[in-house]
Amino acid sequence: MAVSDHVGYAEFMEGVKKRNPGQPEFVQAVGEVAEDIFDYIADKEVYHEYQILRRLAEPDRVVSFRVCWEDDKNNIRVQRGWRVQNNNAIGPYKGGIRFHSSVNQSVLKFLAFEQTFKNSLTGLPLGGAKGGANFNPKGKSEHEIMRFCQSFMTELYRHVGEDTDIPAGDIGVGAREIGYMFGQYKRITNKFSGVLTGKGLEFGGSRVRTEATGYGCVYFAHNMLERVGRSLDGKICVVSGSGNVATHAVEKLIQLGGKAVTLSDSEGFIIDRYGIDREKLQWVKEHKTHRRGRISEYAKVFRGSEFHEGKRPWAVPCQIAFPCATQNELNGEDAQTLIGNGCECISEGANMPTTLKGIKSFKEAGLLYGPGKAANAGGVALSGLEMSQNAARLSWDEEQLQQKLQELMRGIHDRCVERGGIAGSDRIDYVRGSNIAGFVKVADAMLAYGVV
Ligand code: NDP
Ligand code: 2IT
Repeated sequence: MAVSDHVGYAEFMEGVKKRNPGQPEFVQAVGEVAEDIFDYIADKEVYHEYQILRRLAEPDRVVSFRVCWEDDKNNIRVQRGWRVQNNNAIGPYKGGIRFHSSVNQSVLKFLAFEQTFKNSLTGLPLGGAKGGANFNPKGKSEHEIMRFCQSFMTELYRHVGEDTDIPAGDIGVGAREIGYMFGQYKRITNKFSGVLTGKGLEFGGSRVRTEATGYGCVYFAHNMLERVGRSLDGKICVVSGSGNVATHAVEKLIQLGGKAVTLSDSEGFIIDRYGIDREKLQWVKEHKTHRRGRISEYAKVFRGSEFHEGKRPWAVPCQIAFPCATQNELNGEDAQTLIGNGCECISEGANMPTTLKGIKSFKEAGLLYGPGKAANAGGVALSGLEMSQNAARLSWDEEQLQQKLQELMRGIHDRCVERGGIAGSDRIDYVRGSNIAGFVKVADAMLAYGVV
């Protein structure tokens, strides 16, 4: 087939929409990547001939299962669980598990698709997957969470394994949930293996894994700024979310001289004009993680801060923004507001937090824009190092791992630069760079396997 006979971007996306009805997040994620890839492969016949993008946008498999559990009042509850194994061309399936009421097949398919490119971009041998359940952990007792996690793993265990698919945490799944799931896997299989990452340090977890996504996202901003001769020092930073990624982003910002002034959750955001310092951050971590509290309480505890109910923090003037909560939390209008307020850099801790219109605005305005699949890849990269430590049956020290995280983020940044140059300018399109760099490695591995 001649290159000109191949389907174009528009026709390809029509097909994706038709084959995935009612899955807007998945279509959005594929559309964002496909635009850059179509451009890149325009003169590369072999990728067309072997239908590489078409195959990448069709998960290897989607496993859906029932999760039954008993609540504290002895009611039988039924949830739906999934594991989406998108692609294992370059390594075993790898990606987090999300427990949130908004979880559905579209959300997990978009996350597994993104994960495939992200994991490739890390330079480590990791395929892409994602899983989860439409289970809302809010307001559940410790025992209810435990029973749910055990029931979830009782079904999931047959689809995962240290060389097959290695899940980790994501929204609603942290060290506690990973502990319950690991315990159940071990009990069912009678194997102590590295089947999950993000484990406790006592049973095969890695130092720095907890901090890695948030720290890595700030390193990515640092790397983007440094390339153009700027720094984080003294910069006003707006951060969304108040979970694992957001709190560790703030922690690294404090260390590198940035001034974080906001945090948020699903009920609204707080602004602290004095900045969130170490003590305040410690309070947030305990309040959100251990007491499962709401961020609104912050404004009652710390003078000089305010809670804005039902709002997101993007109208707060800042130089750098870190969206670290969830998908599509920053739209075209928010992007225009940030640009208008003089924002110069965005580094995404969350997966796909910016809508397509928002991305377009950032690109047109020439901002330093680090998309999630590059900026938040520190988490999965450290997971890759947890797998290495488990396979070698040893554990590396803190300093070594902190160093490795910085090197990994530097490598991810440089791969984006290598593939994302904008002709006639010294600016970098980090979206294009991450999409192409992520694609090439996976695509070439798929070519090596032939038609499978
Ligand atoms: P957590 O569960 O620790 O925290 C999630 C935070 O986001 C909470 O503050 C939560 O608020 C908020 N949030 C969740 N859903 C919504 C929503 N629909 N609207 C508004 N706020 C919401 O999760 P993480 O910090 O681990 O994950 C945050 C993001 O980072 C996600 O996009 C995740 O996919 C991504 N990510 C995580 C990695 C990791 O290693 N953990 C790695 C790479 C990316 P509330 O308390 O009200 O629910
Ligand atoms: O979105 C992500 O990269 C994660 N939730 C982490 C995945 C992992 O396997 O560590």
